[in-house]
Amino acid sequence: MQLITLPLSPFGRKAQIVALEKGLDIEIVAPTAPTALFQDPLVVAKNPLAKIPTLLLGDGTPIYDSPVICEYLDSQGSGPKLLPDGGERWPVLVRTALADGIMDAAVASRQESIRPDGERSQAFMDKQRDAILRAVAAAEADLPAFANTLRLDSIAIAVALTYLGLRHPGIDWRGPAPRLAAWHEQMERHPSFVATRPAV
Ligand SMILES: N[C@@H](CCC(=O)N[C@@H](CS)C(=O)NCC(=O)O)C(=O)O
Repeated sequence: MQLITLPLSPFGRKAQIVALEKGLDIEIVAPTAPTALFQDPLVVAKNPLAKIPTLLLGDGTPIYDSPVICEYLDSQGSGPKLLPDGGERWPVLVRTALADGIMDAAVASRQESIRPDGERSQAFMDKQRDAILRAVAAAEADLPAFANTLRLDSIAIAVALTYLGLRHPGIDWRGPAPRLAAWHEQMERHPSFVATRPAV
């Protein structure tokens, strides 16, 4: 299997961590046009949305987007299920969606921030920041529900917080969420997190 991704993509890192936790050997493939994925022939051929991560199975079949990739990897690998069955499944999925939403808002705001002078919308970036801070507050309040088990929700939340620190150092999420911040530091010491930590 190949995963088309870039080290700084939080969605891609989430999938890489899931693969490591499931003992799966995946080859990481970097896009040839990292700043314009829609111009990358492989990405466009495999994913009409021209987004990363995109997983390619052995026969070239593409799997996207990252929630689907993670569920697929979870179904293939060994070890405990990262997305549990039964009644626990839905809260894990909702918390994972919360984390993915933080990533979406952080990526969108980052893209807006690097637009040329005069084209940036401060109102758009403020809206994304407010969504991020509301989501962080929800995760802080819900911490006991996910803190002690390595599953898709805890992986995604930790990855989202790391991306925030890398791309939005000006957003103080730690101040209002001190317990989440302490938990996040522990999570980043986990071997699969250390192995995938992006360098800026
Ligand atoms: N919902 C998608 C989001 C993926 C995503 O937004 N990836 C970004 C990179 S981190 C991307 O490919 N952006 C390219 C673009 O939007 O043109 C997922 O979970 O995989």
